[in-house]
Amino acid sequence: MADQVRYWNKEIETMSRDKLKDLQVRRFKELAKRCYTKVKHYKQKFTEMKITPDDFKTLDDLKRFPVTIKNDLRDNYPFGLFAEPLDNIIRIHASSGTTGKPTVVGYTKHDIEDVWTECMARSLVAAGAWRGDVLQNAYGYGLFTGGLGIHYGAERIGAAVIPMSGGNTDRQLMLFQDFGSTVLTCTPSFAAYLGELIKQQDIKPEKIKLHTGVFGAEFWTENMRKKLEELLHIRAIDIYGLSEILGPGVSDDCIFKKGLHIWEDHFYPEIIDGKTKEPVAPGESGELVFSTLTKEGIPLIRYTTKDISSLDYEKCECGRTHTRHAKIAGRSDDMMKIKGINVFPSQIEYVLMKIPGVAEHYEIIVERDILDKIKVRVELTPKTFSDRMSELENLKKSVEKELYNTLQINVNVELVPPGTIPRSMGKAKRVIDLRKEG
Ligand code: DLL
Repeated sequence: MADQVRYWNKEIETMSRDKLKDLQVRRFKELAKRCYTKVKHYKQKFTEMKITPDDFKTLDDLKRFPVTIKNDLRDNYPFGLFAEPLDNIIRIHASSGTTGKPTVVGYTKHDIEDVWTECMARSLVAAGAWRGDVLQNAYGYGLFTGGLGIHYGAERIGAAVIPMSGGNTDRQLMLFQDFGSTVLTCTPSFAAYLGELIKQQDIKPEKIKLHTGVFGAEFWTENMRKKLEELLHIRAIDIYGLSEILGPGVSDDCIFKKGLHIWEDHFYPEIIDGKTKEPVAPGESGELVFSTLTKEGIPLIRYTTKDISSLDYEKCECGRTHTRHAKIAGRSDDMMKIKGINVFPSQIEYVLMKIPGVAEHYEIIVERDILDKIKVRVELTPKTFSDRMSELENLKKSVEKELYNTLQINVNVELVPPGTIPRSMGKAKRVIDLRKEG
């Protein structure tokens, strides 16, 4: 495992915060101008708010500028927020929303080469990948940004990329062994599934050369990280991103895993209070917001991601000066209000994954009786499943107690046999909300 700290772009990744701030100010001015002159939506917004790009002088002025939300992309479907004519767009991606039309994003050659691929290269090197690595890319290729985003970054650093895409588990396992893959990129839930299959098929650890996993596209907790590191004998790195801003590579862990470095010369981060939309105090948690400082195809000002996190501006042990955000705790729109208490699915995962005997596969069912209530169906490991009934009853009680201690609400736990919960090949669906479906 590469324990050595390496950089892809040392000058930028370690530049002083003062210089970085100057660069951000210059770039935000250009962004505001670009949006105002090239995108009707922003021209209207600026006019309504009685501001012009010249009102931006320092980063403190940022709060006077409009936020952008997902509905702005939907309302301008498909290409209304593009700042460049299609002549200059060389790639289109879209993220499938749960409702209605997807949100569509377009990239110019500069966006692909100088922004996305550059940020992905930095992310993979920060994760511990390097030339000579065999990178098995099991993120889906297609309109989803995961596959191609990782692919281009991996090629840029000189890794040998296997464009596997998701699914096809038998072949994934075969290639691990035959091609000697050293880096696995996929969702954490798919990694858990592959790890389970390796164990089930009794593939000897020496046949698998993986040293690093670069996992993202869905929330996963520190306790899930520990499980995956043990299961796959790897260092599990968190990578974050979203199509509206880029795709994968907006931020990722370095090998110290103490927060995800945001590539701040390209994305200016803020944390705002979800309700008031006002910036929170430094270090507090709230919704992550990004301004795309350098993108041409679809430049966005203060895009509110709804992802909950906080920012840490301390210089990292790895020497990078770019701010780190905490592991995403969930999305504000995934928060469940149960008997007046706010519950995030990640809190449930955090509790489950620290209990020995509980496997990586679970689902959360929210039902409405008279009041809303939560049931968690969680799989047992094969070894625990063979235990006596009385022991399983004790385990159920202790999971319920741990959940109560963390959430302060009663959760009904159902322990289910190995293999019961549907496995995920991409983003896992952890919550089944029968209140919405019923
Ligand atoms: O999921 C981009 C991506 C691909 C990121 C591969 C990392 C790896 P979307 O499909 O647009 O893009 O979904 C974006 O997924 O707003 C978060 O809610 C969630 N998400 C992405 N990465 C993480 C992560 C891709 N590391 C949405 N932790 C985001 C928690 C994540 N949530």
